[in-house]
Amino acid sequence: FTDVVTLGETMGLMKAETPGPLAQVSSLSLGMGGSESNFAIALRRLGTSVTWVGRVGNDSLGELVLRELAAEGIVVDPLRDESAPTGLMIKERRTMDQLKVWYYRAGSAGSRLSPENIPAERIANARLLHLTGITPALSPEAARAAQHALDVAREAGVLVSFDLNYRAALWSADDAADVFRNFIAQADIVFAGDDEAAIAVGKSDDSLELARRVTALGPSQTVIKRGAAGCAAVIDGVEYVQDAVRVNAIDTVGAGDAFVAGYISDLLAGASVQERLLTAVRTGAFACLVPGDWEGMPRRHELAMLDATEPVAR
Ligand code: KDG
Repeated sequence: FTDVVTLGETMGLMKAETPGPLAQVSSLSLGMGGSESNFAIALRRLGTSVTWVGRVGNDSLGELVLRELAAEGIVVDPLRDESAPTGLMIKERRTMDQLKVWYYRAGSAGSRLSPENIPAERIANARLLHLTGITPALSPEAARAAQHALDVAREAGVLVSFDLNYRAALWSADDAADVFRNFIAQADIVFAGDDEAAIAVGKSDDSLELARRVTALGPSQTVIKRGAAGCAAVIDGVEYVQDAVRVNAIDTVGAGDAFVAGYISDLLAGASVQERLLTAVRTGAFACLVPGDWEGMPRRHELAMLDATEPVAR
């Protein structure tokens, strides 16, 4: 058993190495990515044990996903789908600093995750279950799978964290709103960007106000992720604001997952709220420094590198 269980879809990921429209880019590099597995990798590198649950196709991309996760020390329940392919996403670098993500995932193996795939015993023996708002957007069946995992966790008294992770390409904000409120109400810890929180609780220019409104739905810990502006949180009734670490971001995809992993790893290690938020922004900053969704996730001893004044350590 592991401290954390997470579930979701991980896809093959092709990214353009050079800027320009995809139609003009002749080479792409191949890797993989998925919000929950990005989170799992960051968590594991920070020292927390984690299981990832998801379906992949019986194809080479599925093999790539399972191999990378195993190589990172993540416990994987391999669910190979014989009749659907592993999903795929392509990252177009339209300009040096503008990324566009294209999904090829409708009907994919990952989107067919079902309640029968949920490892109840593993969840019941974990300390925390982590879900994102991507899974319920994938298919009605995946939504039921996420809800089933949540039921198992709550029944067993396992903490539940939920990251809204709104993906406009998968569903409308109107469709997402009720689902978000429903999951928020059943979670202990909620993460959202300002715009994502607004989908669930209405717009506000004040992140702390958004955190208060989310908290009013039930969770005892709400963290609003604000990218380069840091974060705002309401934790056990106390309000916090934390600045981000300044970095020259190369690729911000995966930074939110990294942030969440930093917070959760420290929470489970018994760290104070200030420490959790600091680790969260540092882990998020690291993810921005490398062109990949998860490759730049830091190990715990590397976190202090962001404070280093010398460019070379010997
Ligand atoms: O949070 C990063 C993820 O968005 C990315 O790795 C791919 O899971 C993904 C998605 O659905 O966008």
